[in-house]
Amino acid sequence: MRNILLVEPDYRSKFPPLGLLKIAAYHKERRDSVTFVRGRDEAIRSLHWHRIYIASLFTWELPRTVQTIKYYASSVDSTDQVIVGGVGATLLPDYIRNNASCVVIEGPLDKRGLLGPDSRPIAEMIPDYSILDTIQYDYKPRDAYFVRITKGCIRSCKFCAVPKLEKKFGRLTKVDEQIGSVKRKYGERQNLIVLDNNILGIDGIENEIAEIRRMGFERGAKRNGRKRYVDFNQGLDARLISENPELARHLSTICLSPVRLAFDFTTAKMEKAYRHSIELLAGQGFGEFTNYMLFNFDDSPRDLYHRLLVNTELNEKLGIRITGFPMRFIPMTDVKRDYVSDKWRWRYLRGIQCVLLATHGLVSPNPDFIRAAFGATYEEFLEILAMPDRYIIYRKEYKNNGASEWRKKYRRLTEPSQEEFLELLAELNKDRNRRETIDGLRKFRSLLEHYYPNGETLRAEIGQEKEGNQRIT
Ligand code: B12
Ligand code: SF4
Repeated sequence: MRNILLVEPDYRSKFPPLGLLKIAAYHKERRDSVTFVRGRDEAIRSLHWHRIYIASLFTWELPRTVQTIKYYASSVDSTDQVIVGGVGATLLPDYIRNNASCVVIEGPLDKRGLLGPDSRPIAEMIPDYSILDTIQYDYKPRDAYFVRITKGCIRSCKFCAVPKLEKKFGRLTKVDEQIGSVKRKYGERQNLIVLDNNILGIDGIENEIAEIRRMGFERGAKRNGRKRYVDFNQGLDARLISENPELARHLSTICLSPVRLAFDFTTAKMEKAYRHSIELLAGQGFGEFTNYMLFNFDDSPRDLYHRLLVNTELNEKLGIRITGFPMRFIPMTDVKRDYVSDKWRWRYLRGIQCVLLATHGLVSPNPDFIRAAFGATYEEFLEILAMPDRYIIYRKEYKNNGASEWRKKYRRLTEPSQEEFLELLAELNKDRNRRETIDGLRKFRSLLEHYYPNGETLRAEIGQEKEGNQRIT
């Protein structure tokens, strides 16, 4: 029996680290003793481990992942026994190799022999949910089956990591087998979270939907008096629904909630397919949508504003509720979260974050909210995003107390001066000697006073990082 430690670095993680849960199942099957921990733990580090597995997820959390690897390095006989894998490690393996001593396993654990000479493919194992009960951290949702029915994707969008992570589109273990095994081993769960990248791309999807229905997730399904839901968490491909209207009908036979579509960019073709698929789904009785909207890739602020208006229009026209979920693009090669694309400005990205602060990164489906929060015109939208953080966040409080004075001054700037000013704000944000820099400035001084009163940064304006609306520093 060997002592195995599984570590998830203490980055914010919503769902359980399924890779580690599967590795736990594998080692328990071999009768090893398995311990799971989040982050750095002094008592755990002081023990001796035969092997330590460290997960990775987002590339911008790799610096923290490397710190965690180094932290536990002394708890094994040789750093050959520190095994690192997962999404981040697959996207940027050399970042880890160059900064820490460990073994990096790239890609899915879907072949024999990856964890030892005789190890079986880990990807097909049933996650060991029981290790989650040994820690305090609250993964959400707790009471759900997490499944993947397919891997990869039929498309290869330039902004997406999936084509790099999972090169071939294909099926995994059947959904009823996955649900059945978890049910037998760890008990029944209330809801079903499907993590597939593009589930509708699979041939014969209606059969998969029928299986989901058969497993107790039919439309209106309840368990112990509580409604159940199926969440295709990574979104459904609107283009496929628009091309095959029957899909909307199949989806309406299960307790899908909310419907998540992707509205990642606006070409006339994409917009047409998006509108059409929503009409089809609304026609099948779906009223709640949470739709992903990528921005800061090759779109512009005008493009995002347009998509917000499309949602507003559909909400009003069809009497449905589309909650927008803007997702700021971060390149797959970035270990920081400060990327600003050509068509965006740092201040505008920060402005979006401030607008969404109160709503956990979501855009309310209420048309009046959208117009009030983001502006009734595109010009108003840009002006709101340019405002100092607190004028955006506490709009009412500052309306006649700073914001109107700011607006007057800002509107006096010509367009090129506004550009120059926005550029200056971006530079000041990164400036370690900000106060001195501001002291030395003559231009824009009175406007800057609204952002940095007396040259000071007002802290605690942007509080907790919200899901889907990651902090831009
Ligand atoms: C589920 C998911 C989420 C969940 C949360 C995940 C979590 N655990 O908290 C939610 C919906 C919250 C989410 C949010 C976001 N996500 Co996301 N998400 C995913 C998704 C679909 C699956 C990740 C996962 O949990 N997989 C489960 C495990 C079992 O499968 P796996 O990762 O394939 O693991 C295999 C191997 O990697 C390996 N393995 C896994 N762990 C380990 C550990 C060890 C030690 C070893 C050896 C091997 C190993 O073995 C596994 C079995 O084969 C991926 C896409 C993808 N297909 O991977 C995107 C992905 C990770 N997300 C991404 C992004 C961009 C986001 C958002 C930033 C979107 C946004 N702009 O708002 C937010 C970030 C929120 C935040 N915290 O800041 C990007 C990351 C790109 C990057 N630069 O890192 C990805 C790759 C999607 C994409 N299309 O590009 N996400
Ligand atoms: S359709 Fe979705 S999962 Fe597939 S490549 Fe495009 S963004 Fe990625």
